[in-house]
Amino acid sequence: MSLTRTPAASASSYISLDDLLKFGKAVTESGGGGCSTSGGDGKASCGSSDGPADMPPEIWEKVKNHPCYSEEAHHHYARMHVAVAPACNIQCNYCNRKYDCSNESRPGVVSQKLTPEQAVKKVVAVASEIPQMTVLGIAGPGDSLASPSKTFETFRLLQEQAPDIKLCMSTNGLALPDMVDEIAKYNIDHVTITINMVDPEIGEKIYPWIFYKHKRWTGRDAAKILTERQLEGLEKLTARGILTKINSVLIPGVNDEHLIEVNRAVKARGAFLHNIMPLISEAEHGTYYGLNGQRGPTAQELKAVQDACSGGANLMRHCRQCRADAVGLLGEDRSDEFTLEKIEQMEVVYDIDKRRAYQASVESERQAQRAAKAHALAVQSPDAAADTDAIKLLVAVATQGQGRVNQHFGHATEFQIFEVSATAAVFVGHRRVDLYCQGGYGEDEQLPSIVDAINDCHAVLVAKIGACPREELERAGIEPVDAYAHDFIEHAALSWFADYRARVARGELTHQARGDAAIRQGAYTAAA
Ligand code: CLF
Ligand code: SF4
Repeated sequence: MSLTRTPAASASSYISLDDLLKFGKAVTESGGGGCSTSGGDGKASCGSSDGPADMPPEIWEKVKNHPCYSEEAHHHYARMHVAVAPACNIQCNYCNRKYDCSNESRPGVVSQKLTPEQAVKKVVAVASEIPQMTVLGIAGPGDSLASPSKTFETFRLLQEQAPDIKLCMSTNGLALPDMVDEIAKYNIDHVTITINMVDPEIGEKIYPWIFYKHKRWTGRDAAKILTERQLEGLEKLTARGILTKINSVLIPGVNDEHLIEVNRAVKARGAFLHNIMPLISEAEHGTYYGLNGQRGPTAQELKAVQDACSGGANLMRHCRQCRADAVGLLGEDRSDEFTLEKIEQMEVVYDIDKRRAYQASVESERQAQRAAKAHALAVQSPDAAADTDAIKLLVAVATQGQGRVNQHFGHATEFQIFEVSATAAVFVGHRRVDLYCQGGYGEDEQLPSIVDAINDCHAVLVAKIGACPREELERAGIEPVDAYAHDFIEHAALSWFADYRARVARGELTHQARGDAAIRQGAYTAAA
């Protein structure tokens, strides 16, 4: 690999504690905290979906191009992970880091472990090829703070070579309180802590052991130490003005109801976002839960817990539960294009001005997207007398980014889910699916699982769709819609919804609630 580099950008600065706490308070007082689905003022009430008008400028500056911390940004900006942290200091019942399958996407799973030098080489190569890649995260495959020297050395080296890239890390939190000074020293201003409980009685059902102070702890003692360390670490990060996100794995029957208490506890300690993710659990993964029949939640179970947290810490709903070596937009994985062997063959030119110019064009596109959404809402003002104003439903969207309906049904490996009402179109999640079109032909045996994944939706918005899947979807009661190809998603969803309401009002169809949907588990068929 040959490398050329252009001049540096300035180092990042931290946000004041006051701003972090004020931001949380403002969200609570507006009643809009969490991804409230109640419509109301017509804007997305999820903090991670909010725009520059909804938060202090210094916080917006931190999140505006971070695809995990801003729902809006995730349509436009990419992140990458480097797998430099192999060790872990705890055991979670949902994890088996030995499992490595290139068709599998879940945290902890990784193909190629890297040294800090190799990692930085890879980041610079990716950033020169993908100008919308704005964030480097270290998320394993073990715990980023169980191998702190590798993690921090990677960040230190990268800052020297590519100072415009935001630094991000995730941790189970056990070692966190002792590492906050180091985190601040390396300008890491986004930290995720996985907190699945704040009650050791629940914790002992999730964690069989932890390794702490040269000793293995088990049972309730282990869970008590872990929760205390996690919350202490969160408080320390907040006090330093470092943005924090809390990941919680929803484990039905173990911590589902308890996550509302977790949401409250982390909000009180200044967490910026709370990401409630479904448990991925299959026997083939070889995890304790997988082998013992612990199931993951359905789509509606997940949404119910997320909705119940409305008004607490802001919710993230667009997480894709990435691999520890993921590259690209959330929901896509381009890691195969950037193996060490391929990077050696690449001509790498790290041109910071070119990256900035590209990102400026992305910002213009975002402005246009916001304007289109505002326009669609303006023409669809609610009518207090209309029966159809009470309708709220889900639509699935096939997109390959830029916030547009721009993907063929047969090419989608996931659908984004929007909740649409007379006053809002709000992103509420995504559903992974098997690829329908393979080698140029539709695989009809994939259709039932795709229908299962979006079975709670009234319509699916696509750029194009073939006759076979169209018929299958219609049979299942899901309306295939290609009339808004390449339109901005919210504009398309609201326009379709206006038409749907009109048809209901004219008596051409009866609005009916739909059922539940399945969250895709296990390996899926990726694009060839
Ligand atoms: Fe990576 Fe995590 Fe940083 Fe994002 S991922 S370390 S905050 S850059 Fe993002 Fe992936 Fe979900 Fe994580 S979608 S698993 S939340
Ligand atoms: Fe696996 Fe992460 Fe849990 Fe460690 S903290 S056991 S790597 S999921």
